[in-house]
Amino acid sequence: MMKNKILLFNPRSANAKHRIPNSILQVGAAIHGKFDYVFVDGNLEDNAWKTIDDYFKTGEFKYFCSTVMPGPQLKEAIPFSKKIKESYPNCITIWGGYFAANQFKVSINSGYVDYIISGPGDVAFPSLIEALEANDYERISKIKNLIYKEEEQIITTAKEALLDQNSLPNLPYEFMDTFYPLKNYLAKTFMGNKTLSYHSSMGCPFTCSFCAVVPIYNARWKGKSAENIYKDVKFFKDTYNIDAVEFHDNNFFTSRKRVVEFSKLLLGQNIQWWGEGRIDTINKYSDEDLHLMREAGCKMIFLGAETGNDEVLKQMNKGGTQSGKMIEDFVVRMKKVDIIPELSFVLGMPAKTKEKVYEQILWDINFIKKIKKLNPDAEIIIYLYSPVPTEGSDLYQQILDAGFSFPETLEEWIEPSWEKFDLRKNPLTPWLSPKMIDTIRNFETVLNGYYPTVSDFRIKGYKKSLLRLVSGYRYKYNIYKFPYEIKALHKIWKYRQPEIQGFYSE
Ligand code: B12
Ligand code: SF4
Repeated sequence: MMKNKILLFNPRSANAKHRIPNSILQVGAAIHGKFDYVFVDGNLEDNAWKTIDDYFKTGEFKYFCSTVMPGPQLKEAIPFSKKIKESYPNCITIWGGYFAANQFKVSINSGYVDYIISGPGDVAFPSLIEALEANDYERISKIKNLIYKEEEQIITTAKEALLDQNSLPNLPYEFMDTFYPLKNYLAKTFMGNKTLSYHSSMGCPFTCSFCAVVPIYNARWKGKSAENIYKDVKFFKDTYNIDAVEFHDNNFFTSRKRVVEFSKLLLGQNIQWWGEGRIDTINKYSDEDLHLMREAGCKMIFLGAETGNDEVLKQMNKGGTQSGKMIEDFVVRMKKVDIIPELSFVLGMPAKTKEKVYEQILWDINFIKKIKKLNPDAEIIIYLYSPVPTEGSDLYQQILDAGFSFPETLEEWIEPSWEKFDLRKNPLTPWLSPKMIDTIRNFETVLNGYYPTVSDFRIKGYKKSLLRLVSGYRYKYNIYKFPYEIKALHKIWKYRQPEIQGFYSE
């Protein structure tokens, strides 16, 4: 039995029914059988700090390792990492995940995060633990995907080539089940009674300048084979009787061949599924492919539409061939094959003048209405542009020139103003005025009133009719100001927009 045990922590990310914490599960797979470790899922703990502290009180634990994505997870990751260092000064803290990798300077300068795994941890994490256990500090500088501090200098080691995803060890589902019964993670969603969350690929082949995936993966992508995905899905079907899957990949549809093969394997299994993709990638699929996907259960696809304006698409470095016209044609195509396009728009991009910023917001609102006319089933997600540190890109330079800067301490990240930043609902970007944010938020409320998301499956029948009735005249006549009556109904029925805590589930 190893003395220096490892604690893998998933900070709380949502209040309602929770997803399988794939990040720590995959990190667990990398050390399974090599080191002793435990999982703590903040989502399922009433008092996660007590659970962590109880483990450390045994004197058997040395490594506190947390996955950290921006937003609510910071509220546990930051204070717990600080507290663990204060209470157990000999412990070593290791962070991974998107926040840690993108905001590595502020994280490592905090003094209570010792190491950051930037990007995949499948090799980096076990290598780091091995080196630390052997007190071999020389070896640490040779481990790829690592960030740490040495003599006041931040060391960023080389990036590792993406691994063959089929050669990775199986996820330790059964071990996780001994901490938190897996069945509790299989939620009822609009797709089915038991929904599995699955991640089948790393990275993305594109370099959109607003996207947090880019600084980490830099246009690289690798996925598991269709057979291997199917094997895992089938395991859950046979063991837990799942009937739906949410694919959490950044870009599930990158390889048409993989999607087609997977769809063929899934035919007749009665499983509905959802994934994220690009319009211009999927638009290259044939009608036959799309029909096959639908028949194999593909119910909805999340797509980064971003904007209908070709100039702004260029500013976003969207790459590929996407255009406003393509978005219009695509939603019509999706209607014919009966797959719901879930389009995300990014409003509030910087422009030369404030007037231009506002003009573009109004333009996009009209574009969204046009899309809804072409395909009323299209779901619309509205984000406000929240900068990510894509150093070296024109867009990042533009936002720095406009006076934007990130917090300089980790504690600032959990102040109420910054906490909401990456939720992309109210970023602190200097070119957006409160009036512009109100316009967007009010339009969003009216839109969600007139077209409530299908993913909140409780909003149906009279609830849906009443919502549509009270928002109809506003939607038709562009009267968005003070939509209190719609907000009140949303509040009473606890309407859940999918973009903050995922699809409504129970
Ligand atoms: C599932 C998910 C969620 C779930 C929560 C999951 C949970 N952990 O409980 C929900 C739906 C709640 C959610 C919400 C949000 N999310 Co989220 N989420 C994801 C998603 C789709 C999958 C994460 C995942 O499981 N990946 C699978 C694992 C295997 O990959 P991984 O995390 O990269 O892990 C590897 C490495 O990073 C590293 N690693 C990761 N953690 C650790 C920890 C240690 C100790 C070590 C050693 C290594 C390590 O090793 C792993 C194996 O190689 C990602 C996108 C993605 N494809 O990753 C977005 C993503 C992380 N989310 C994102 C965001 C912004 C959010 C939100 C803040 C905002 C929003 N509107 O979406 C909200 C709010 C957060 C909240 N409520 O806390 C962004 C982050 C962007 C950024 N600026 O950094 C991402 C990248 C999506 C995107 N492309 O924009 N999210
Ligand atoms: S296609 Fe999507 S995941 Fe890929 S870089 Fe662009 S926004 Fe990010």
